[in-house]
Amino acid sequence: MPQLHGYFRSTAAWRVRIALNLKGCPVEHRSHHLRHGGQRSPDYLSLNPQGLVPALDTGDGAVLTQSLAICEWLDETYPDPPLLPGTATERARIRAFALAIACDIHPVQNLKVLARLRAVPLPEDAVTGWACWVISDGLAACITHAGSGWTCRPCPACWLPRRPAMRSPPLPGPFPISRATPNSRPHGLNPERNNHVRFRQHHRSRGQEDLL
Ligand SMILES: N[C@@H](CCC(=O)N[C@@H](CS)C(=O)NCC(=O)O)C(=O)O
Repeated sequence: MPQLHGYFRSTAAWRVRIALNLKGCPVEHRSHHLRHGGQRSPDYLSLNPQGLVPALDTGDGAVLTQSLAICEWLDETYPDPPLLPGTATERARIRAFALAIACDIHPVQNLKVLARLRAVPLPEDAVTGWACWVISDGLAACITHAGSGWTCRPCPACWLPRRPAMRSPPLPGPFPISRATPNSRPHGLNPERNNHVRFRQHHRSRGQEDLL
């Protein structure tokens, strides 16, 4: 059976959990506590030299990294239901939306990126303020895209986990997801998709609050 190496609060791993669940693909979960440095253990680095989660051991000798590459592999390996429906134009927009979050917004919140800023040293409010600005600016563009009629059906897999408020102050601006509290229900651009039972099942790994 495939093994997903992740951490319940990792938004990148969360994307993959959502995709796995939408595909109905059984998987074993292996948790690496990011705050305790589990992602930098020699064992984990032998799976992903980047020291980032997620990594998917496919169970047949391959280890895949990078959440969107893993989602694409899942889509090719388990085509039904497809993650990217619609026309080529719609699919390109969905990819652009996902990449805006995964490549342009997300990276600044990585522990190792923030640790480098703190080591400069920069004061905590400068670090947090900069990260919040990158997130707010990026999410505002995503909301504008969504409001202009882009088809975003599978995008909640990237959008929903983008909730820095789970451990940082609420962002300024109209970002209901980022204001969510740990106990709130998932909601996002497409309530129908987000209420999909398979989507909700991987909202958060309940019972792991002690890892916060
Ligand atoms: N581009 C990567 C990003 C992965 C990533 O940033 N993972 C974070 C958790 S969401 C991580 O492992 N951080 C650990 C660290 O910064 O030390 C992907 O999409 O898989």
